[in-house]
Amino acid sequence: MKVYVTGPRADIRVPFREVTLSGDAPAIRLYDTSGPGSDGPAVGLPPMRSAWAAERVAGGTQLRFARAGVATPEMEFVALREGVPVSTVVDELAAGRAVLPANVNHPESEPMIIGRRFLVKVNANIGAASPTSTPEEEVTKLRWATRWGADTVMDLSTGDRIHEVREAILRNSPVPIGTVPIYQALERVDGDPTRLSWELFRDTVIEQAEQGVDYMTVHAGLLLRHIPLAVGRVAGIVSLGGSMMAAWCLAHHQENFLYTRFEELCKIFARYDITVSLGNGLRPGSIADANDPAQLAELRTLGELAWVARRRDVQTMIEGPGHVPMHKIKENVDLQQEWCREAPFYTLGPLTTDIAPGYDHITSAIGAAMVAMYGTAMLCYVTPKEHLGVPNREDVKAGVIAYKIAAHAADLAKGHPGARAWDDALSKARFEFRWEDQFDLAIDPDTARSFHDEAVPAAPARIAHFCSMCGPKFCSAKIGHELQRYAAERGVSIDAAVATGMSEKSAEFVASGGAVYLPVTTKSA
Ligand code: IRN
Ligand code: FE2
Repeated sequence: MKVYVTGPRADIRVPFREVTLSGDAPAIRLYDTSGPGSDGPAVGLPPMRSAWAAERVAGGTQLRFARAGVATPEMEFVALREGVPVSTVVDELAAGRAVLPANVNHPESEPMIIGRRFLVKVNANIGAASPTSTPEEEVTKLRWATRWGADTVMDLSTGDRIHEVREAILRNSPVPIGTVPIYQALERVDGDPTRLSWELFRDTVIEQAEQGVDYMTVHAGLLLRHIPLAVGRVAGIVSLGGSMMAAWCLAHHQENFLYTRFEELCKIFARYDITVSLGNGLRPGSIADANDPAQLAELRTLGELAWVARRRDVQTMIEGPGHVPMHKIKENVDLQQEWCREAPFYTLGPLTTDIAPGYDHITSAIGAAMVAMYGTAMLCYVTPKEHLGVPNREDVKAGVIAYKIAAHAADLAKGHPGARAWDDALSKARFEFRWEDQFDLAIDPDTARSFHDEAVPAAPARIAHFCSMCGPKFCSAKIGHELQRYAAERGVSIDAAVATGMSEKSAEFVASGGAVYLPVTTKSA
C-alpha cells in the first residue's frame, strides 16, 4: 500500500510502500519509485514540483542553492525519502558529492538524490529501437521499470518518433529521465557521424532541455590524443557515443567539439538545472581492456571537466565502466573519486567476466555490488540480453531486480540508515514461518509466492511451519525454534542446550529409523 509522509510543509509528500505485517510485527515502509497512479499516457502525471519552482525568487540549480545554504523543497523531500537530516543533503550537494537531477521543465518528477552517502540508485535504459514502437509502449516500459524499483530511466530512443516518445515518457515519469543527445543529433545527419557539428548538437540539447530531460550523457572527455591509446585493445571502442565522437575527431582531425564547447554547454545546463553525466567513450568493452591507459586518460579529462561544470553551478556525475574483473574494481573507484574530486560515480555494471552471454545481468550485478560498496552512487543496469538483442519486458524486470539486489547489498555493507530494517523484517518473517509476510516483503513478491506455491500447492502450506526445501522434519528454522523453547524451558544457555539437545535428537532420529521426509516437488533429475 502506498502511503505519504508529509514534510515540513504540506505540499512535500514523500511516497513509501508500506508493508503491513501479521500479528504484532510492526509495518515497514520501503522506498518507492512507482509514482502516483495516472489516467493514462495521454493525460500524464500531476506536475507536483511546479509550485516549488514558481516560488523561487531567483533561478538557480540545486547546486547553487545548496552552496548558498538554502534547503529547497526538493532537498527536504529527498531527506525524508532517505531518512537523513536535510543538512546532510545540503552539504553533499554543495560539495559536489551528490546530485539531484531535476530539470525545471520536468515538474512531474519526484525528487531523488544520487551520491555515495545516500541509497545506491539504479538506472534502467529503455527507448524505442524499432520504427514500429509507439510512445504508449515506451510509457508502459517506463512504468514497468519503475514498478520494480528503477530510480532513473534513460530514454535511448532512436528513429522517427524520437521527440514524441520522449515527450510521452517525460510527462508520465515520476523518476528523473536521462538521455544521450548525440544519438538524436546523429539521426539528424542520417547516421553519418562526420556530419555532426556543435550547432546541431546544441540545438538538440535545447530541444530536449525544453521538454524536461533531467540529465544528459555527454562524451566530452574523449580527446583526439586518446584515440590511439584504444587501437591495440581487444574490444576497441564499445561506447556508441564514444565511437561517434572518435569518428568525428578523426575525420576532421580536430578536437572533440563537446570538449572545446563545454563551457557553452554548461551555460545551457545551468539554465534548466540539467545534470551533466560525463560519458565514458573509452570505457573498456572486455576484461582485457579494463583500467587500461585509454580508459584512465579519459577519466583524467572527465575530472577536469567536472571542475569546469561545478564552477558553473552545473550538477555533475561521472560515468564508469563497463567490463572490469573483480580485482580491478576498487582501483577504478578510487581513481575516479580522486581525479573527479568525489563527483558521484555512475557505472555500467561492471561485468566481472566475459564468458556468460545470456547471463550478463548476473556477471554485472556481481561487479555492481562491489563497485557500489566501494562508493559508486548509481548503477546502470544490464539485462540478460546484453550483447545479444533488444531487452523485452522480462529482461527489463530481470535487470532491474538484479541491480536492486546489488544496490541494497551495498547499502547494507555501507551501513545506510534504514537499510537493515528491511532485511530484519524479512528474516524474522521467515524464521517465524509468516509466509505471507515473507512474500509481501520480498523484492519480487510475485516470484516468491509462485515458487513457494509451485513446490507446495496446498493452501495450508502458506501457514505451514516448513517449506519443500527440507520438509517438515529437517527444517533448520523449526529446529531453531525448538532449540529456543528447549533452552527456555530448562533455563540453560543456548550452548549447553545444543550439547544436550543434540544427543537427544540423535537418539530420536536413530529410533525413527532415519526416515527422511521426501517432499513432493517439481524437481527432476
Ligand atoms: C552508464 C555508465 N557508463 C555508461 N552508462 C550508460 O551507457 C549511459 O548512461 C547511457 O545510458 C549509455 C551510453 O552508452 P554509450 O553511448 O556510451 O555507449
Ligand atoms: Fe559489453
